[in-house]
Amino acid sequence: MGIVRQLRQISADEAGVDIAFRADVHAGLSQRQKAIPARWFYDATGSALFEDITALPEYYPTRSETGLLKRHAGDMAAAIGPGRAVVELGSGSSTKTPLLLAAIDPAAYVPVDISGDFLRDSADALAARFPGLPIYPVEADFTQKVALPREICPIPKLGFFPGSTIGNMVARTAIDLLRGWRATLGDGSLMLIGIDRIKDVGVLTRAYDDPAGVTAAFNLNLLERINRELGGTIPVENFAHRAVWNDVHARIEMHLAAACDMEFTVDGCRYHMAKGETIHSENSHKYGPRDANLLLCAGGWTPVATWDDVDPAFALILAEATEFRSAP
Ligand code: AVJ
Repeated sequence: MGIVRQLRQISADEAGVDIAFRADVHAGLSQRQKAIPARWFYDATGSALFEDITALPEYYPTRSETGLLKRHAGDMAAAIGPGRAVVELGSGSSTKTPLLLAAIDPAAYVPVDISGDFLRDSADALAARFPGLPIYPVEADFTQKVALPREICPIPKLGFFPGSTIGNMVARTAIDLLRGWRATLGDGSLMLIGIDRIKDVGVLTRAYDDPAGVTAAFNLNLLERINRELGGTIPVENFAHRAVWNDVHARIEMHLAAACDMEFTVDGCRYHMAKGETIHSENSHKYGPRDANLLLCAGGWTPVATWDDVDPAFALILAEATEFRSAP
């Protein structure tokens, strides 16, 4: 079967610049606490840098999750069953996907990713590895409404949302996303979701501020990307990477901190930053077991099984889109 067809659901202007990127950058730089959504990290350079992060000794989530998929593939397959269309949210380079696909005997695979080039490359690799499997890559922002390919409509779905990417969203956005995907995937669907647990602050902080500086390069690439794609004049060398634990919100925050007062333009619009001021570029929320279950339930997904790695703690949770039956 291989790749049936690639769909594109991104809107760009005449110059090919992503309209949503431009709007988010201007809105974000105009706020009192400057902030740019983390999804804009993932241009080709950023996606490659993230791959490097996943190989760092300090960055445990990828290894933990991959280990869970390897160790518990049989149990997961038994709980999920064969014949599902696997819809992967933010597939990236899809390194964990072959483990899941090999275990569960799926009917189709639908990788959804915002980075078109990465999507094509990883879909090609998977098509070679699973020659009988129909693949429908969708180039789209999975935080927006995504139209699934017609062909998979009648097939029961498994949402696959690994990497603890849900942690990038604040609770209300995460719940909106879970509810949206509950509606898109439909009654009777399942969701396998990666959740990073709350743990020792030192372990967490080192995972987001590695001594080799790869995470710093990943964070700073956001500014380079603004300069490249939006004609920005940001003096990137005057920014420093910061990763801090916010205990109230149980999250690691990444910031880009200004080392001096500065002025720059983006698209010809002038911005000022004072020394010490930051651009908040990412949240990475961590969840205890009950926090995670509550989040999923609030989003319309009932947890049915949890596979936990204990040190460093990370979980894969299988949840079901059951019809709402409980007492009000
Ligand atoms: C891909 C969103 C799961 O939050 O851990 C890694 C991204 N940022 N290092 C995370 C990330 C800095 C990552 N996710």
